[in-house]
Amino acid sequence: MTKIVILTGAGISAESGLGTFRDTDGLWSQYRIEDVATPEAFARNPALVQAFYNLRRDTAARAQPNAAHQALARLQRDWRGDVVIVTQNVDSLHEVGGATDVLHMHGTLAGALCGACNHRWTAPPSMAPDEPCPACAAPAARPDVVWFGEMPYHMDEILTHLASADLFASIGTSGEVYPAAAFVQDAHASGARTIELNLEPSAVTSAFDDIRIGPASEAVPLWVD
Ligand code: BJW
Repeated sequence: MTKIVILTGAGISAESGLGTFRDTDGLWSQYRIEDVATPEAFARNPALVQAFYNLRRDTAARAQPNAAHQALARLQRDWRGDVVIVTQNVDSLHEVGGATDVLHMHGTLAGALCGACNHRWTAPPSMAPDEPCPACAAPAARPDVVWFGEMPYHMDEILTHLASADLFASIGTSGEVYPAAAFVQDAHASGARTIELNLEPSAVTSAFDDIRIGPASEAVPLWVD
């Protein structure tokens, strides 16, 4: 039975009202990456970093899944083989749209992580710059997301899935950030066919066998159904 591994990025949630990172009106047109998405930035200015994530947590809580999230959930439910969804997104729109067992390789806005003792818990809607850890009381709580220079989550599991994939699909991601940008090569190495669905070709588009250009809310249902 065919096994499908799907990688999603910010583009799949764009039509749900969540900004992408690198598009002209993206999240980082208002913030510099190095000011909000590195451990050094958090050490330097926790108030700015917490404010950036508090705002995104608030926006994400009010967002609804779109036709692309729903189509992938349908595919996962109806396909006779395995459908593994790996997302770089920290929102929970795949799950709200009905998907199960989503691998969040860059963490989630819903999670908090203690920088002192590594305890994890559900993030409050708004986190203070000196938010205390409920386990060790250190004022070191941070969003449980993966910043540049940190190891993405679930890597062993993801690479194992890619090694047995028959089809790899990449949806709404720019191909600028590794290791996710190299998954197409990992999938090829294991003999999978590969397809990119995006509003415009990604930085790694030449590595794919096939490409479908269009907004995710149209391109993904067309591909799935
Ligand atoms: C639409 C659409 C619509 C719009 N419909 N589409 C190898 C080479 C070079 C560098 C490195 C390398 N390996 C590691 C690095 C360093 C670094 C890196 O990649 N740097 C680059 C800048 C070069 N990587 C890391 O540090 C990573 N860690 C790591 O590598 O650890 C060591 C390791 C070694 C070996 C194996 C494994 C690990 C960690 C990266 C962490 C990234 N974190 C962020 C923040 C997460 C928290 C948060 O959300 O705030 O993750 S950065 C940001 O970028 C976020 C995203 O998940 C990620 C990817 O962005 P995405 O989703 O692609 O969004 P955009 O905005 O870039 O693109 C949007 C796309 O949507 C576009 O293509 C549009 O066309 C499309 N689109 N509207 C369809 N309607």
